[in-house]
Amino acid sequence: MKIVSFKICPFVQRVTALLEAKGVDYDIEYIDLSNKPQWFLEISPNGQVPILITDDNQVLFESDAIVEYLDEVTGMPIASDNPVKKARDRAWSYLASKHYLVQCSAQRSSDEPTLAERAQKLAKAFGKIETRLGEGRYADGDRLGPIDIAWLPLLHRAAIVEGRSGYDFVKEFPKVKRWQQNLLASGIADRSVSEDFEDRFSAFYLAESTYLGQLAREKCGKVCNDSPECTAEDMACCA
Ligand SMILES: N[C@@H](CCC(=O)N[C@@H](CS)C(=O)NCC(=O)O)C(=O)O
Repeated sequence: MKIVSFKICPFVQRVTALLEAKGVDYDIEYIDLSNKPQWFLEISPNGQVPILITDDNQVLFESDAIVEYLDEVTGMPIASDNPVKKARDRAWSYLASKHYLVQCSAQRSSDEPTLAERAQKLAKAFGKIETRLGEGRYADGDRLGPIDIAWLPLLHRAAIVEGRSGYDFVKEFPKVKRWQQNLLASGIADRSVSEDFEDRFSAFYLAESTYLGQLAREKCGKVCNDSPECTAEDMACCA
């Protein structure tokens, strides 16, 4: 099977995270969304990634539909076979995917008040899932499930932002914070993105034009002050 992808797309990461968690092989083809190839436009009804092309050339679109399909057809499903639990888990998963673009726009905020306003919308979602989490490693005890996969892109990105800029989207939510650490420790987040993901993500969301980028440069300046070849403008020294 093949996933058509854009390197920093959270909707794609949700799909690749599921495949990585289940140990399923797949091919991936990256496209340039600012210059979409004709073959892609012909098969993608909304002109969006992810697209899944199955081994017998069926084309699926929309990440919600793709993850549910993939979970059914690859190995032991991670979704519950209890219809009520399955529906509830879907609802908690949709809460995450509905906030991917909220996080993207928060990360692109050009000043502090804009970031605060957008981060507040994201915090509402983190506040809700905080009430759903228990004491286990993942959303449902120690077994990885669909809710973990859906929230992973949000939590992975929040961790990169925190590491580079010091700004923490989940600082008010202790259970979410612990969950974030456990998910990252599983290695699935790293395996579900390309090798250059963090650099590409940072180049876009922590660019000088963003408020988070300015925080990252200040943090970098502090870290690198002792080294003559590093300046606050030189992000590479902190890579
Ligand atoms: N609802 C879609 C959203 C996918 C989406 O927004 N993908 C973005 C990249 S992260 C995209 O392809 N944007 C290109 C466009 O909308 O023209 C899904 O869940 O798959």
